[in-house]
Amino acid sequence: MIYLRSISIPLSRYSTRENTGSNDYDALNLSLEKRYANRWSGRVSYSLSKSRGTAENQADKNTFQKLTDLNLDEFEGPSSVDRRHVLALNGRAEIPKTGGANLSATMRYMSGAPFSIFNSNIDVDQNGELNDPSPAGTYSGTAPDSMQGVQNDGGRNGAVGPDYFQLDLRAGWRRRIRGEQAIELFLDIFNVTNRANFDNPAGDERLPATFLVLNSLRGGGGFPRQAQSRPRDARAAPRTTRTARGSRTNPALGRAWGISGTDRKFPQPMSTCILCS
Ligand SMILES: [Ca+2]
Repeated sequence: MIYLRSISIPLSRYSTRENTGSNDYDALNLSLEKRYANRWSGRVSYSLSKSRGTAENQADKNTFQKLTDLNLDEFEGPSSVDRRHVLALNGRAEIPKTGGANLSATMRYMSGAPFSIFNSNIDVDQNGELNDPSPAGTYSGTAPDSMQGVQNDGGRNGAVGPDYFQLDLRAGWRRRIRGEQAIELFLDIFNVTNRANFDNPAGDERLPATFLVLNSLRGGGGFPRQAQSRPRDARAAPRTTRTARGSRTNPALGRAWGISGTDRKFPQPMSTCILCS
């Protein structure tokens, strides 16, 4: 990892690069998948991880350096991308006796990411950098919409910001109309719970108007609950596919897809169709 070391000379200062930073990432990743069969499929993924070190980006500037001492021990802390828990669920099911109606859902959850609490009024180490971490403790903002009771462990990235949750649903219906052509009608609902997912707040105690205020939605503008619905043409799936049990006939599903005679075999899951528009 490359670091920028600042060097001061009379009336000026400049930086040189050093390969002195490091970062460790440890994780346990688990997933359980139910392949598409008996009209439904699903997947659960979970990650328990920890990321910690003295550097994150190739151009990190060490703001804890004092004179020629990098003070990397003080820079040691959680990475900004250190989200301890990440959980994702998704599933899809076909509704029997509806001629191709299906429901699917996706849920994502992430625990909060770290950020630093500091006071730019105070330069504790007198190195000219105004981001010396505030002491460990519990902090609350005073402005409207600010976080309350934030536990700060002290040091770089000692606090944890808001977590993230989003649930999306889709209800659809599709049917083969001619040859390889199929039509699909669907209704998507994004952010079903209308959850406001925020980026980390500012951590500068000197600025009470913004300190711990949640005012930036994740992903830029973020978005509230919204829905879209429209028909579209879709290229139909091949008439045969091989499942875990091999290629089998299914007259009921074949009729739903407009497949006749001996070609009544499991079509591929609809999510694999290639859209024409
Ligand atoms: Ca300082």
